[in-house]
Amino acid sequence: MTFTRAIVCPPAESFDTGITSAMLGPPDPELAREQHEAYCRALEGLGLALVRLPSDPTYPDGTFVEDAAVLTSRGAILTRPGAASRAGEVAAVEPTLSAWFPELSRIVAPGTVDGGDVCEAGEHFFIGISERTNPEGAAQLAAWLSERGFSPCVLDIRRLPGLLHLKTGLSWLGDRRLLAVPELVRQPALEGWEVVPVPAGESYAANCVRINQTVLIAAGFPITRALLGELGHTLAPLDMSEFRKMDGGLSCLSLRW
Ligand code: CIR
Repeated sequence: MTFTRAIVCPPAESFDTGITSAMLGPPDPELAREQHEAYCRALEGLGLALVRLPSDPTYPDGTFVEDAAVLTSRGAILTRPGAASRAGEVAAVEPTLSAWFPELSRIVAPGTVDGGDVCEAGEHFFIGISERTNPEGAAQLAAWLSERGFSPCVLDIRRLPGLLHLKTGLSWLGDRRLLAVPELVRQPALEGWEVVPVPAGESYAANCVRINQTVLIAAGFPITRALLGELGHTLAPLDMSEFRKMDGGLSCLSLRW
């Protein structure tokens, strides 16, 4: 699928009060805004027209827009984020999405889904059950995807250390190729896929995002970068240090369609 648009939302003044387990210290708000701006420029450079939502200090994690919806070539569904402090973020993306996806569906209680737990791989979708996405939410999303002709597959990542979301440790690189942290490599759900393991010590680089033949990758992970380069991928490294401090990665900063 060729992407032409994306929703983004710059980090709010309250960004440093968001949820985090990273223990990397507080983010520098100015640097976070600069890194976000560089991310936006990279998306525009790849041909995407951006809808920039205003940041709202009520939602310090609101810059991680990916968690509020799942977009596909056959429709979109609003999620129901698993963290109580993030529930209201869905309302911020809804008006824009309903203009582009007139039949907007939604995950309903007691289901919860964070978009970060949903890894699209062409016709296939991996859905992670995590601390944020519960089995009920994963089942609702799987049924919704199946109705639209996609093949969903649910995997439980709750016992795997260090994974906030499935996409914290898994990215689709196109065709049958995935990039995955060692903890995920042997998951039965990944059988039959060409799984590129993220080199030791570079787990954060597992969250990359392929947009129109280019793979955005976090800067500072030279072994992963070299590995993906050798495999023939065109790479665009972006500095993500301030978002990493808040457990965020490249995919979570935009909703793409
Ligand atoms: C959170 O804990 O919800 C945010 N601080 C980070 C969300 C990152 N989102 C993502 O990986 N999709």
